[in-house]
Amino acid sequence: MKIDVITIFPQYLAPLRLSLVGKAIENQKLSLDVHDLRDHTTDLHRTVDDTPYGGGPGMVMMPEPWGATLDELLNNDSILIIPTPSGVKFDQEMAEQLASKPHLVFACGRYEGIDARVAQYYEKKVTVLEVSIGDYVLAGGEVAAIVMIEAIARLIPGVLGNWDSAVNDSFAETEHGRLLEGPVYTKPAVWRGLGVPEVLLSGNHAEIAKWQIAQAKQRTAIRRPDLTGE
Ligand code: JCH
Repeated sequence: MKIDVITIFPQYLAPLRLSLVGKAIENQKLSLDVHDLRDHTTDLHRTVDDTPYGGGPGMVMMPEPWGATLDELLNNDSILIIPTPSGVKFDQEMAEQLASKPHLVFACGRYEGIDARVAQYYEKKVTVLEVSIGDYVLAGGEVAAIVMIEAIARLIPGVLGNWDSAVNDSFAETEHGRLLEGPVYTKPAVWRGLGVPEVLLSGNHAEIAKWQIAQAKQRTAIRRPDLTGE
């Protein structure tokens, strides 16, 4: 998979070179290129924003630098992803669908967002997804792009060492429905007076599986009743 990110803060994406996603890049499972939107400005001050039509607070990102950058990056196989608080919600299912695509381009806005004609224009050329990562307002699209790229990259075949940990996760679809993962434990068997649940030390794999499913159901009911169908 190839991922391009467009931003006025290229260094904001630097953490993606670390850890799991960084390894995926090293191992050529993923190629990541970050582009500075200001490289496609034409004025002395490298301006990317202007006042909003209709008035109101803040500034809006001008369409021209976006058009110049996106014209160079997009092809017929590209999916354009625009992080925005007013987008459709990103979830594990969307991550799974995007993980099999050849080319993703993330357009990270700042200020009050990007002139709406950018999405409108590129909808005629490629699939455009305006996506929110959750119901809170960030200062720009970069952190949302990092979140989505990490969620997508770990689903690319060969990126996770242990494929099981991708299918066993919280939010993965199970035969018992969508459940949060239950609690996990490692050594020592007693830590600061706290033991590990007996059943996990029993070696009885059928009992362990039953207990883990019961824990997952209980946790889901308490923390995420929306996942149970309210
Ligand atoms: C973004 C902003 C609109 C502030 C600018 C670009 C995504 N889930 C999620 N939360 N926040 C974002 C996000 C993504 C891109 C941008 N901002 C700041 C945008 C606002 O209201 C009109 C306010 C926020």
